Amino acid sequence: MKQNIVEKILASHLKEGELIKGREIGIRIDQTLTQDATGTMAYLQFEAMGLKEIKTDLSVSYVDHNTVQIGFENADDHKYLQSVAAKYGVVYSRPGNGICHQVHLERFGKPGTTLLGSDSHTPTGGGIGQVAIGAGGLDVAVAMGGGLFYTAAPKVYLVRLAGELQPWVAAKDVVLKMLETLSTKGNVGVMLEYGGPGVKKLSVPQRATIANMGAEMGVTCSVFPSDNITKKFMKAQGREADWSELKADRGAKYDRVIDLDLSALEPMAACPHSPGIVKKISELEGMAVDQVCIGSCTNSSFKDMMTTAEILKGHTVNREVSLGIAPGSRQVLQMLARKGALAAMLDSGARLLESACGFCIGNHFSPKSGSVSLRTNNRNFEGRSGTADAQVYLVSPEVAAVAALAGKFTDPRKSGIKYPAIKEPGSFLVDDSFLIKPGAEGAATEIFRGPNIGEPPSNEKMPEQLDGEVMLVVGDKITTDHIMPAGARLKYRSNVPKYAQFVFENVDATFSKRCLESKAAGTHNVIVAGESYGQGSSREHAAMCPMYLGVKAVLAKSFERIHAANLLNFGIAPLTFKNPADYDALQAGDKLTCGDWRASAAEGKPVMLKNARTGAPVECVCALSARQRAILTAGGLLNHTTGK
Ligand code: MIC
Ligand code: SF4
Repeated sequence: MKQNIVEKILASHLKEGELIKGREIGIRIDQTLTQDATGTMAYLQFEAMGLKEIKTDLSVSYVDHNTVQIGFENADDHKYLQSVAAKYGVVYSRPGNGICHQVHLERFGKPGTTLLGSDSHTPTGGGIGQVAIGAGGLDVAVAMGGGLFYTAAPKVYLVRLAGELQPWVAAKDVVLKMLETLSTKGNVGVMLEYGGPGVKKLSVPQRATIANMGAEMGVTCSVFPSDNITKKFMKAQGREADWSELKADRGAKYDRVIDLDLSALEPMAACPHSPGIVKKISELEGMAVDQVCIGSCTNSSFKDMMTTAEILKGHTVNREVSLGIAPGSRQVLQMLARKGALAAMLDSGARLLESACGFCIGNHFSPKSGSVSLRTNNRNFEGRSGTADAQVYLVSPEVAAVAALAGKFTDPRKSGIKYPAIKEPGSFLVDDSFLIKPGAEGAATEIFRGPNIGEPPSNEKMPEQLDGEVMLVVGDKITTDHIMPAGARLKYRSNVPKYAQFVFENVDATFSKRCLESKAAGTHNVIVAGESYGQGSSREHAAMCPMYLGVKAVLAKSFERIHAANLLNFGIAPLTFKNPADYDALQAGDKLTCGDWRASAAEGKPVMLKNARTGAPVECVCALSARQRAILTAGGLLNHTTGK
C-alpha cells in the first residue's frame, strides 16, 4: 500500500489499534521533551507513579520558561529538575541554553521518529521530519516510563507547496496563510504533511517555523519530508549520522490537498487577539508601533537573527520603539557574537534578552498600556503579553525589524532597505556544555526539593451521582491562557493550591473562591463553554487546578485536543452538547444533576443531565474509548495507573 509520511511514521510506531481514521491508537514514543513550567509537575507525577528510569531512546528536560527568577521558586524548580534528570536518565538543558524547541531541533531531532513534549509547540520537530506532538505533562511522564501515547488515528492533509518565497516574504507568512485557510478551530484530529516542489526551497528552520504554528490551527502535528536539505542541516550540526530519508510514496492518499504557491505570498500579520485574524502588512501600513520583540520558538534561528542584525546594521531604532531581541538558543547567541551581528544589534539600540521564552509568555518585557506590540512569536491572545489592553500583532522577523526602525508598520518591500539574503551556515558552532548528560551516579542521586516543590494533587474516584452547579459560562475559543494564566503567575506551577487561586483570574476573579466554597459544601462544580474550549498551551494545570477546585465536568460545544486529554487525565468529564442550542439555555448558578453519572460514563452511554431551574434535560455526549472511560471513572490517569 502506498503510504504518506505520517502513515509511515505512525505505522512503524503502532503498538495498539489500527490506523482507521478517528479510532484510538497507541504509539511508541522515541523521544520526549519537557520544559520547566510543565516539566516540574511531569516529573513529580513520574515519581508518584513509582517509575524507576526512563525507557525512551532520549528524554530531555529543558529550562526555558521560568528563568526570570524573582524569588526562590524558579531556582528551586531548576535544581529539582536537574537532580531528577540525573536520577532517572534524562538529559538536562540548563537555563541559558535556549528554548526547548529550538535546541531540540538543533541537537536532537531525528527524522522518522516520534517526539512527545509537554509543550504545545513540540510539533516544531516536524520541520526535521518527526511526528512531534504536544501533550500534557502526565502523558509525557507515562511515555518516559515506556507507556504508549494514545491519540485518534488522524486525517492527513497534504499542503502542496509550489514556487519560492520572494524577498522579504518569510516562513512566518506561509504559516499565517495556512492559518487564514484553516483558521484556529475545527482541525482536531488532523495531521498536516507538507510536500510539493516548494519544499525544496525551504530550509529546516523555515520548515520548523511553519510546523511550530500548526499548533495555532489545532492540528496534532505538521510533518515535512527529510531530504538533502535536512541532511545538510544535520551535517552542519555535526549530526549527519542521525539523518535518514523520509518521503511519501508516489500515489499516497490524503484526506484533503491544499495548494499553496510560495511565490504569490506577501508579508502578513496576525492581528489582535488571535493568530487566525490575518491581514496583509500593506493593509496595516502607517500604524504606529510602540514595542517590537524578536525571538521565541517560532522565529529565533540563526538565519532569523542574522537577518534581523543585517536589517538593523547601521541604523538606529526609532526613539518611540522599544526593541527586544531574544536569540533562540545559546548556539545562535554564540554564533551571533562571533559574527559581529550582536554588535550590529546593540549599536542600533536593541535590548538583548535572554535566550528563553521571556516576552512570549508575558513573564517580562510587557508593553505599556494600550500599546501596539509587534512580535515574532506564535500567540497573541488577549493579555498574554502581560498587559491587559496591549494590541499584539504577530509578524516575521523581517517585518518586525523594519518596523522597529520606522516606528510604524511598513511594507518591507517598500522600505528602501537592501534585502538581506542570509544563507544557512555550512557548519554551526557546536558546544553542548550546557547539556548535562545523565552520569554513572543515576539512581543514587539525591533529589533536591526546595519549599516550592509540592506534591501532585490527588483526586477522588468519579462520584456515582452528579450534584452539580454551573460555576461559570464562557463563550467560544477559550484558551488555556484564559483558564490558567501564565506570566507573573508562572512561578506557582509546582504549587497547585496556590496556583489554583488564579484559575480564570482575568475572566472572573471570584471563580476560584466560589469553587472552593461550593466544593466544601459537597457540590460538584461545572463549567459551561462554547466552541473550541481549551485552545493554545498544553499546560495541564488548566485541568489540574480546576480538579483541585472540585470541577467535575466541562460542558462545551467542542474541545481542543490537548486540553480534552488533560481534562480526562485529571478526572474531569469533557462533555459535548448533543444539541448545541442547550448551551444558550444554561446560566451560572444552574443546578445540574445526573443520577447515573458514573455508570453512564463507564458504559459510554449518553449523559443525561437535569437542569433544576428549568426542569429541562441536557443531553451530553461523552465520546470516549474504553481506556479513557476507565481513566475518567478512576478519577484520572494517576489513580488509574497506580490502581488507587
Ligand atoms: C505557551 O506557549 O503557551 C507555553 C507556555 O509554552 C505552553 C506551556 C506552558 O504553559 O507551560 C504551551 O505552549 O504548551
Ligand atoms: Fe516558549 Fe513562547 Fe515557544 Fe511557548 S510559544 S515554548 S512560551 S517561546
